[in-house]
Order: sequence, then C-alpha cells, then structure tokens
Amino acid sequence: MDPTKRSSDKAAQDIISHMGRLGQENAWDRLDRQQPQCGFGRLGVCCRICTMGPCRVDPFGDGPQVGVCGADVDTIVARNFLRAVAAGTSAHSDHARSVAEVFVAAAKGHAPDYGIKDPAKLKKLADELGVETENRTSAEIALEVGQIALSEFGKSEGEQLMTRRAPAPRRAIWRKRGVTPRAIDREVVEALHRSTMGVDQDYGSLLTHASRTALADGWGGAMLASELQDILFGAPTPGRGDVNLGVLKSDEVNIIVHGHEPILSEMVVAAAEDPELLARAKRTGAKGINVAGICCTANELMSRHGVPIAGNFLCQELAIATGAVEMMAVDVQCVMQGLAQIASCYHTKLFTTTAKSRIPGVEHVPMSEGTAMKTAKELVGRAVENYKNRGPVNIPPSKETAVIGFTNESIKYMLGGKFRASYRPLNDNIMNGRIRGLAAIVGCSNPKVELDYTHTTLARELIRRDVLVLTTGCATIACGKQALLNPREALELAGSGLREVCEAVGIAPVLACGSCVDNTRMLVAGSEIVAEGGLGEDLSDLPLAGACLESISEKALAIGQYFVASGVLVVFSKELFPYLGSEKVREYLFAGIEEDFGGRWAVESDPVRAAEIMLAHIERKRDALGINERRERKLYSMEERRVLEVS
Ligand code: NFS
Ligand code: SF4
Repeated sequence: MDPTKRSSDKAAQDIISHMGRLGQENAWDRLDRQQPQCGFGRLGVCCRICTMGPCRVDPFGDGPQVGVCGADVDTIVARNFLRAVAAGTSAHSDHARSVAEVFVAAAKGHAPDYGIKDPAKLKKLADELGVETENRTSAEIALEVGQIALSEFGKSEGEQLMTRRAPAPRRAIWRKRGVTPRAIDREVVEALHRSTMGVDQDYGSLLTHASRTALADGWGGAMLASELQDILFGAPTPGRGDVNLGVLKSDEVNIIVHGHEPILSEMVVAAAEDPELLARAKRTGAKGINVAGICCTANELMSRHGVPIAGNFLCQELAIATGAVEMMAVDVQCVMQGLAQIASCYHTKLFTTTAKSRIPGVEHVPMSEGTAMKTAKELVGRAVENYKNRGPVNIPPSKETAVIGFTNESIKYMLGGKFRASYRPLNDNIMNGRIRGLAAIVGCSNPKVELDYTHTTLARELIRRDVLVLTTGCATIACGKQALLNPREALELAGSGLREVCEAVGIAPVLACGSCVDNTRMLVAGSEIVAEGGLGEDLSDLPLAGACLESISEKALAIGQYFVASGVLVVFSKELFPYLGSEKVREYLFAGIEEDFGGRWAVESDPVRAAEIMLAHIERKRDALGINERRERKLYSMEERRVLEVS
C-alpha cells in the first residue's frame, strides 16, 4: 500500500498511512479486496433485470451473444446506461423535491426556522414562471412558486418549465428529437419501464430516452434545486474559505456535515453559533465549535457562509480517522456505509438525519422542517458533550485558501459591475481570443484514480492554454486543496490572455460554482452567453467542453448526458465508463449523438490527453464561429493591433 499512489494530496496521504499503521480499512483497501472486479460488469454487458437471468454476453465472441430473452449486447448495454441515468436523475430530483417541500412549508409559515433570504431571486423566478408579484408578499409569491415547482415532478401534462431558459434553437432540437422533458417523475418511471424485460429493445430509442430523462434532471429537478436553495438560503457570492483536512481544529469541537441537502447543514451551522452551546463547549474545555463540510454539502455551505471544507468524497473516512471529529451528521447521497465502521474505531458520533437514508448501527435523529433548529441544536449538543471523549488527534496541517461561490449572477456582476452586469466582456474576450473557451470540470473522487490528480492536472492544463475553467462538486474541492481556487496562486499558472482578463476583472481562472446540482448554473450561464451575442445561436456553438475524470456516481452520468443533450462535448475516464461493451452504443454515444444534439461523449483517462480533446473541440467551435481568423494573421504590428482592438 503506497499512499502516494492513492492520493495526489499530501493530507490524504498522511491519513491513509496512519490508517494503514492502525489496520483500519478505507475505500482503497476495500477496492483492493474486490480485485479482480468483474470484466462483464466493467463493460456493461451483464443483465439481471429478470429472473431468467442473470445473463451476460461474451464480448470476445465464443460464448453466448444474447440473453435468455434474446436481448443482444446493444440492448443490454443501452438499458444499463438508461437505468443509471434514471437513478442519477432521481437523486438530484428527489433532493429538489425535499427543497421544494421545505420551500412551501416555509411560505405557509410551517417551517419557522427557514425563510426567504433572496427576495430578488424569488421575484425573478416568479416572473419566469408567470406568477403574479405585484402587491403580494414574499410569502404569497413563494407559496405559488413552490407549488409550481412541486408540480414539476408529477404533473400529468406539459413540459418542464425551466427548459424555457434554453436558447430557441436548442428547444427546437429537443422538440424535433422528441426529448423535451415532461414531468420529472414520469421520465424516470418511463426509463424504468422501457428498460424492464421485454419492452424497449432498440438501443437507439433507449439512448434517446436517456437524453430525455437526463434533460428532466438538468433543465428540471437539479435546476429547480439550485434556484429554490438560492431563494431559501441566499444566492452565493464569491467569498473566501479554507479547504482540506487541516481545517479541523485540535482545540475545538469539530462537527462535520456531509451529504447534499442544505436543509440539514444550514441549521447545524446556525446552531453552532448558539451562545448557550458555545458556553457549554467552553465548559468542556474546547475553545469553540468548528463546523466543516464534506462533499456537496461542503460546497453549499462554503459558498453561502464561508464554512470550511474538510474534503471531498474520498475524505469522508479520512476525516474521522484524524480522531478529531466529535460528530458527523449525514443526510443523503455519497455517504459510505463504511463510515459506521471507522466511526466505531473513534469517539466520533455518527448520525443519519433523513427518513430516506439510514445505516444499521448508526443512530437516527430525524430532521423535519417544523423543528429543524431544535434538532440541529440537539445534534450540536451531542457533539459538545462528546468532546471529553476525544483521544489522541492526528490532523494533517494542510489547508489552502479558496474563493468559492460563483453563480451565473455573480460572474456577470464581476464582469460588468452592479449596474452593467453582463457577459459582454467575457464574450468579447472569447471572440478576441484572449480566452480560448470555457471548460467545466465536475464530479467525484474515485479510489480507482489517484485522488484529485486528474481534476487538478486537467484544470492546470486548461488554464495554461487560456481556457476559463468552471468547476462543481468534488472536483471543486480537489482544485481547492491544490490552491487552484486561490486567485493569486492560480493566476501564476494561467496563460497570458486568460490571466490578463482575470486580473482585470478580479477573478481566478478556475471558478468554483457550487455543488453538483449547481451544474445547472452552467447551463443557464451558457444560455445567457449565447443570448449576449457573437458566439453563435445555440449552446452547441459555444467553445465549451466538460469533463468528469474521477466519476463514481450515477448522478455524474446523468449530468454528462444532459450536457451532451444540451450540445456539449463531455469527457469521462475510460475505466469509469462501464458502457463500452457494445460497438453500436459506442458509435452512437461517441459520434452519432452529435448529429442529433450537437454534443457527444468521449472517453480518455489521461488528463493531459483529455485536455487535448477538449482544446481541439474548443478550437473547432471557434473556427466554425469564424473567430479564429484574427489570431492567424500574425503579421500585425503592435500599433495595428491597438487600432484593431479599439475598432
Ligand atoms: Ni456529485 Fe455530490 Fe462528490 Fe460525486 Fe458525490 S458528492 S452530487 S456525486 S462524489 S461530486
Ligand atoms: Fe437475461 Fe433478458 Fe432477463 Fe436480462 S431481461 S436477465 S437478458 S433474460
């Protein structure tokens, strides 16, 4: 076990070694014990949808080529792909539904601890949804907005309302292909229905429905989650915070909130400021109460409150193994069951908090909107009480300062100022070539890949070549740990054109845009960049590409698919894309789909080569836009250039 092969980050290496010395198991060890992993599963060629199976198709030709029902390899792989997209969509969207429920409860006055923190954003969303705002209170507007949002999940007719934000040519493509998403739940249910035994057995139509399902996520559930969270908890604005395990404090009560829904974590942060609890903490000998986040909850909290980030997905067990965590409260998604095991090796109290997500042997403290603050105080109180049980601690010293909290609105504001907030300066600088294009680096951390290595290498490679990087999810945290979200340090690595623009407007070349549901901020930003003019008519015209090279989750696949169906090139690691067993599915996802939607998938595990693929795509888009000409005529003198710049 060589910790430098497991993580490119020093703090994680330290704790991995520490756990190794103590014989404590983590995700990397469990991955080792799973070797060799099933080759059929890795290619997506096995099916256990019905009890005539499980069936598997021999990808090398000697064995069976169809399942008992006669399903061929294309059907089997396409069904697996569709089911994963549907599961990912269900996760983001069920998260959105919880937020919408709290939103409605808050509007009705049934959730006294929550309120409308961003009335301006509420009004804007209300206008978009056709909700009357004149002479009405925020609560009245919010109630109607919340009810419309809730009906987006199960309405019996009509299309997803947020798709109206997409450029008109994009909406026309969706209509032509029959993939404009209807009710979110309906698309997920239809995905399960189509992919059950004996229904849709055409890989092409299965994959088309994967687009529709994913669009119900990106332009439906996930987008609503971001919108409603911003209104309830306040839209993020860029601010500073610290990232990495070094944010844990040796002399304070450390609380970690982990998961995805800010419903829980917002309250824990507020409860940790309670004077009575702080006094109790002091009485136990602690200097204070320190709350830190893991996974997407961390992104949500830092971008709204500057709460420090302890780490991304693979750091959840490591954080506990520092011995310094009094309490970890989890809600939904990306919470490893292995936490229960490692928590039992330390004094750490682990709590599940939502009815949807329980772990055997872990105490459940249900969080409900009506009594949220009371429950949060109880949780913080339990952490404070637990401080006295702490044994020796081993907190790695590493942490980096990050600027985080970029949104569609705040990027425009940074670019143009309060009164002229606009994408114009960005479009102009893409057109004049100082910025070559935009890249999204998103997603998870996977023990099959050296922790944080591909996200950060890709980010460095892209900014060096004058591509402005937008990042979300665990990739954001990876960038944060390696100082790429620190404008001063990251600008040193940026190409001269990008650097000049970033310095002029005061932003880093890597912009942290929030959690995974906030990928939808990029769709909105892209649509507004198109509307600003000069860079084509559709999202697929933009010099823009996305990558997720450390993906673990079905959610990442749903995100990838809605980017592709929105016209964007998306690169995943080859090893982490278990749908390569069918030649026809490969041909469609890597090429054919581009004719349908203007976007496509690519697989590449090496981050430098992935950057090349993205750059080639960006330059092709620039060529098609006709904005590369000026750069090619290199014979202008400085004077002539100045004249050109002014004209
Ligand atoms: Ni996204 Fe957030 Fe991280 Fe991956 Fe999991 S936390 S929703 S799925 S692992 S980025
Ligand atoms: Fe096998 Fe077909 Fe059943 Fe899948 S659906 S398990 S391929 S018989």
